[in-house]
Amino acid sequence: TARRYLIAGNWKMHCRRSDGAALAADLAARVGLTADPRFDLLVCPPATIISPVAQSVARSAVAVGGQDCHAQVQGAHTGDIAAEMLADAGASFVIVGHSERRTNHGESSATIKGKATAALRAGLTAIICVGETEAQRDAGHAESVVAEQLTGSIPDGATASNSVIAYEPVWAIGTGRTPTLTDIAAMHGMIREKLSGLVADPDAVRILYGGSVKPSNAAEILGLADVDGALVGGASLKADDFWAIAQAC
Ligand code: G2H
Repeated sequence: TARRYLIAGNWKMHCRRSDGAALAADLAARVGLTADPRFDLLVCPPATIISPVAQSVARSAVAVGGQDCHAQVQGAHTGDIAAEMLADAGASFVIVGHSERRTNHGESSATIKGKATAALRAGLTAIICVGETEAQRDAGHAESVVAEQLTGSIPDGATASNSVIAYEPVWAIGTGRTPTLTDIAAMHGMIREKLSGLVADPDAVRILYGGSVKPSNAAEILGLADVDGALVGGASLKADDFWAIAQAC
């Protein structure tokens, strides 16, 4: 199956209006109006600057996404942001279940499933993150943990066009450490198999790898079977690095 790569930048809690819009405009100029046949490019800035970033990339094929959303459409949820609000600001994707949300905000897979369901309701593509901790890997539980997260987090009605999976081993996030290529390939293969019970078109679903992806390791990671793109944190904040990663597709 020919799956187009998705290179997604997770800006986390970085950038203000001016540097965020400038970074986005730089990427938009490189991509141009027509998406590269090899990959789609996505940036996920903080919610406060989705709107100016979306304006910066408006005349390009660069897409914009949020980093989290609430399960409800609206209501008494101080500080939360509905998926519909992200769409209204110009987003077409949203990351849900990032390990920094699972850990720092105590989000369970059931919570994440609610958020992913909201994303689909709002017409956004959900990027559903899964990944084991170092202790879980050391105990030999990496695959079972990820399998449980998939079963618990993937919403009803998920398809390749409205959902993307991102595998991010927690111990590789922002640490400069990455799993071996063999370990990444094994996990992505397991995820592909597991998807057959959870989505209608498992072969078409994009499975991204995330965790210390950088220009120097992008080609070998993106070259693996069942790796259909990358979720990039630190290296997505520099246009040259992010672009170099995309060029490795
Ligand atoms: C993992 C990744 C982006 P980094 O969290 O989601 O960040 O590339 O900085 O490890």
